[in-house]
Amino acid sequence: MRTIHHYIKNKTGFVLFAAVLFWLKTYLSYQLEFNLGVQGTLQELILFINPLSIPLLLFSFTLFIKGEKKSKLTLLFIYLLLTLLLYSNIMYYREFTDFLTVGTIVGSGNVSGGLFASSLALFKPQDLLYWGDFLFLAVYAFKTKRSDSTEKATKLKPILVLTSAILLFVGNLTLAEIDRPQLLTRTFDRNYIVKYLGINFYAGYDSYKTLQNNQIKASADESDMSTVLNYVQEHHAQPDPDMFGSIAGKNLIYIELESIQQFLIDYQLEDENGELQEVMPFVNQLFNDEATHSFNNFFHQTGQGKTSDAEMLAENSLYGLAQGGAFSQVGSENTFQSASKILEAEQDYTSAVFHGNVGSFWNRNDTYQSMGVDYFFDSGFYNMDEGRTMEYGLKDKLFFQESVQYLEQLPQPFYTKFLTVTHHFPFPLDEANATFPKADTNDETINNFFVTAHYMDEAIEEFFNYLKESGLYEDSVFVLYGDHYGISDMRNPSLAPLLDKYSMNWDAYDNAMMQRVPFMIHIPGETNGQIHEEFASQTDILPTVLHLLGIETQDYTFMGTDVFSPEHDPIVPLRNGNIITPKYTIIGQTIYNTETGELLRNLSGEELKEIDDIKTHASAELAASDSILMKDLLRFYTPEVLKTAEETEYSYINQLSHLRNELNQSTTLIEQNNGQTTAPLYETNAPENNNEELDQPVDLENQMIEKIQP
Ligand code: GP9
Ligand code: MN
Repeated sequence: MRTIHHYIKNKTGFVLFAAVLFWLKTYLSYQLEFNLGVQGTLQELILFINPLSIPLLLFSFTLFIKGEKKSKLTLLFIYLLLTLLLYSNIMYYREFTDFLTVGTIVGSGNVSGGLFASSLALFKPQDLLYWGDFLFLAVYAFKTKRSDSTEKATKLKPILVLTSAILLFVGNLTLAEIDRPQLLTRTFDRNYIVKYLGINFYAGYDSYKTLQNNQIKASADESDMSTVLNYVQEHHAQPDPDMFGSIAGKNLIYIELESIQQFLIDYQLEDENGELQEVMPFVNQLFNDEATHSFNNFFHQTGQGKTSDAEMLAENSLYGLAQGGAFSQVGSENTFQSASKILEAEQDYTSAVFHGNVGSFWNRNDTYQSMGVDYFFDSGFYNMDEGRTMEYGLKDKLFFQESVQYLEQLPQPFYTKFLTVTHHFPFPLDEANATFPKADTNDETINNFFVTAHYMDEAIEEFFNYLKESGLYEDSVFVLYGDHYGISDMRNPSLAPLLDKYSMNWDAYDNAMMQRVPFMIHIPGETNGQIHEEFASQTDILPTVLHLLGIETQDYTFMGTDVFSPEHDPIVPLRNGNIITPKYTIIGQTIYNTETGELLRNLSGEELKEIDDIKTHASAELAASDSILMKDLLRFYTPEVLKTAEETEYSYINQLSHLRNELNQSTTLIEQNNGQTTAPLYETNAPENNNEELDQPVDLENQMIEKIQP
């Protein structure tokens, strides 16, 4: 004890002691307060070391301050601020299961106000621990005698401590990058940044990002919006009068098909006996059905925001950003004119998203609120017991099955979106669910790819069976689309033989063609459905669907055009700047013939001019979209219909009780079924349901209480 005392008595010792104290306190809070989803030894190690470097770095600056008293006081002040930051996050997390952002602190006073009011209810005895150390440190600092005499005033020690803090951080960052590449460029989730780089780094990073975004926003004004409006109005495509309004009043059920690419449609894989097996028989049937308008030259346009970019595209007809996830970067603050808002304002639709992963992933919780999504059923609404989930959430069969208890409570007409997740890189699946043969290549990811795709196909079939049984099917229209590629460019050469191509000849053109994803609009009762060969892409989903519902779109700032319109624009700009048209595939300076894949070398002046025009058009579109998102331009422009829409505050915390209030006076499926749940109509062959331990029905009542009082 005496030796410890001896060490901490001097300035350097005191700094180290404070850093260790804060480190342990933060680590304790990670264990007690936050659910960070740590998996495996490497993540455990990263979590353990991540709270040390930033406090050590900050405290080390106090070593450069002359005078022990001043130096210790400064340290105590920093310590207090960090404690305040940690404790506010703890309190906020207890209420919202999320971390504070600068936006939530500054932007919405009612969050901090509400939190302050409910802080007594959120208080726990262990909270004394989060403050006790500060008191101890403060008392200790001034009880001990001055020690200047024992420590030589040298610059070496401070520099040494500072350098170690920096090295420690670099080590931490390297380990994080190994386990989760592109962590900072893609910014998946606040949870991830805390898990990998610590709560202090997260706070700094969030402040920096907010500052950067605010600067761009501050420089914007209404004239920026006029430039965008000019582009959009010139680009607008009138609806086809025969199709306009043809599905008016129907429920919309979107299913985002995780990592499903067009080549999987009608694909048959040779099993080990040489027999051909259809990977997705149900989806294929839908694709080829006369009730479905399907597209086989439809491309995804996502960037680093992957699934969430696909959502941005489908929900707003806007691209994700050139770097990182748009949901994470601008989802919390921006103004959107999204499908949910438009459908509600124009035709009184209720909107809901279903997704068996945590609501914080891709910042969905916040972004959906900004986009006016009425209900969001995230993993908190599902039974997520061990064995029922994979890395990105609840397995699809269980996900759809459990979703119907909420779906049947939604007032109709509704606009719903189901985000599947099991067919996600690297496509692992437990043995009981892996009922499809693996492919036989030297790449395990590719081999498994078909197994999870087949699983998803069965899950969707089970969902459709239920919809038919319950009667919802006839009243609904289904929009299915692949979100993005599942097999990356790097792996494509290994996939080539399965597509009857040569790995050796695989080139950039082939990679571009692999960005095709399925898109289908399934309309029960329709008999004119066909496979359309028009070139189209994810920006086109929203204008197309709105026109089918009978909603005019010329006042909305959409980047895409209605696929059924005679004026539909077939130029497909990809997020990475490549462009695909029915004639040319433009990859940087290299031009291919889209039909044949031939590299075009000696282009005529006329062709060059044509290509130049395509490039100008594509970059104008990307620039318009980027400027809407980065500068938050929609705050300067509100179409007439949205002006009348009432301001709604969204929260997904008490949504079950809210749904119950709507239940009696509305057009829910339950009500149509004489107040009886339709959930027992759901049939699934999910093996998890035969495991009694796992087969716990979700206790809605309790779950609701849990949600309200975490
Ligand atoms: C997770 C799911 C998967 O919630 O969206 O994300 P992805 O990696 O495809 O963007
Ligand atoms: Mn995805």
